[in-house]
Amino acid sequence: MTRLAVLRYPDERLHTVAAPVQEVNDAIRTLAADMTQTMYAGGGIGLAATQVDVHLRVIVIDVSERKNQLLTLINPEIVKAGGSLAYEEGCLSVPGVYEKVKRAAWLRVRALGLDGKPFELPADGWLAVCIQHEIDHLDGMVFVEHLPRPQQARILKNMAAPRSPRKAKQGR
Ligand code: K1U
Ligand code: ZN
Repeated sequence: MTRLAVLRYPDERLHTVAAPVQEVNDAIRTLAADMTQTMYAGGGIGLAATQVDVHLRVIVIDVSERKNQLLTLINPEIVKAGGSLAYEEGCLSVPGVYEKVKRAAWLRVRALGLDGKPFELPADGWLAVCIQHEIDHLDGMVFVEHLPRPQQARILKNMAAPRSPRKAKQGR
């Protein structure tokens, strides 16, 4: 398994709409395994292929505390959703930024598994939030784009701010 590089907001490639997977084959299984390694190594609860610059509809999610309930969703589609909640979200593509986003509180998602077979899954709480966040990535949307424009502008400004220069070592 390989840890992949994660694109950083405001990289334009994060706005690419991902294409459906045509066949669940070994290349897709390798991509999912590499994404899983990347998600765990980054301390994330989810990752979309878009974030590793692969524009196919593949997401990995593990919202469990013990990190032992991995879900891989290929071509995920929300078939039912309802309610409303706002959790503080983060994103491996927008490091250091945490903001509340309004989402559906529960949903039912349909997807293909790593075996290529379709399945459906009900979700609420963090799992529902994470599924919506990752499907947004596949549709070319980053979570900060749900926020009011002035807030987005502030985040962009902070992301673009150059790091403070290292202090030169003083000689004696
Ligand atoms: O970049 C990503 O898509 C991963 C992202 C997923 C996510 C986090 C919180 C709400 C919705 C979706 C992360 O895992 S960022 C890591 C992080 O900040 C976090 C980790 C665990 C719980 C909450 C946030
Ligand atoms: Zn994200």
